[in-house]
Amino acid sequence: MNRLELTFAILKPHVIKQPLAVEKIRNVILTSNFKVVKSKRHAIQLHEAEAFYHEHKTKFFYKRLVTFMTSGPSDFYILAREDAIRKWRQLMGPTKVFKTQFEAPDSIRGQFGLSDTRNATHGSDSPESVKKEIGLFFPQFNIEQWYQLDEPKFRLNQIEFIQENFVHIIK
Ligand code: FUP
Repeated sequence: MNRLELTFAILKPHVIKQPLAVEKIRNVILTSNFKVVKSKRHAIQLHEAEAFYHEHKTKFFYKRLVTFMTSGPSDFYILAREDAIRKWRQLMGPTKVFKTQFEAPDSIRGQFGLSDTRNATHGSDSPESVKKEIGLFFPQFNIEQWYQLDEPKFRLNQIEFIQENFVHIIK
C-alpha cells in the first residue's frame, strides 16, 4: 500500500444544521476508506473566514461567502488516505452546485449543496493548500511529524475509531 496523503475538509454551516446530512457525509468519508486524523466542530470567526478565502477577496460572491461561513458551526476534518486530495474532491463533485445537480447528482455537493455558495463541503486542492488550511484551523498540528511518526501506523491500520468524536486514534 502506498503512503497515505493528508487532506483538509469542511462540512459547511447549512450541513451542520441537518444532522442527517452530517451522518450521511460522515458515512461517505468512512466507507471511502478515509481515516479521520483530526476532527472538530467550530464556528468560524470573521478573521478566519477572511484569511481562509483571501484569494476570493475581489470576487462578486466574497461578501455572501464570508457571511455564510460565519453563520454557524462547521465541521473541520484532517483526513488521510491514498490520493486523499483528489479522491475527496471527486467525492464532493464540482464547485458549482446548480450544474453539479445535473452532472454529478450522486456527489456530495450534488446531494447536499443548496447553491454555489452553500455548496456543502470544502476540500483542499493541493498539498500547498492542505498545509495552509491545516495551519489556519489546526495550528498545533505538525504535518511533517504526522508523516514521520503516525502515517505508518495509520497505513497499517494500527488505529481505532472513536465514534462519539468522529476520529481515529492510534492504538
Ligand atoms: P472549491 O475549491 O471547489 O471550493 O472552489 P473555489 O475555490 O473556486 O471556491 C471557493 C468557494 O467560493 C466555494 F466553495 C463557494 C464560493 N463560491 C461562490 O460562493 N460562488 C461561486 O460562484 C463560486 C464559488
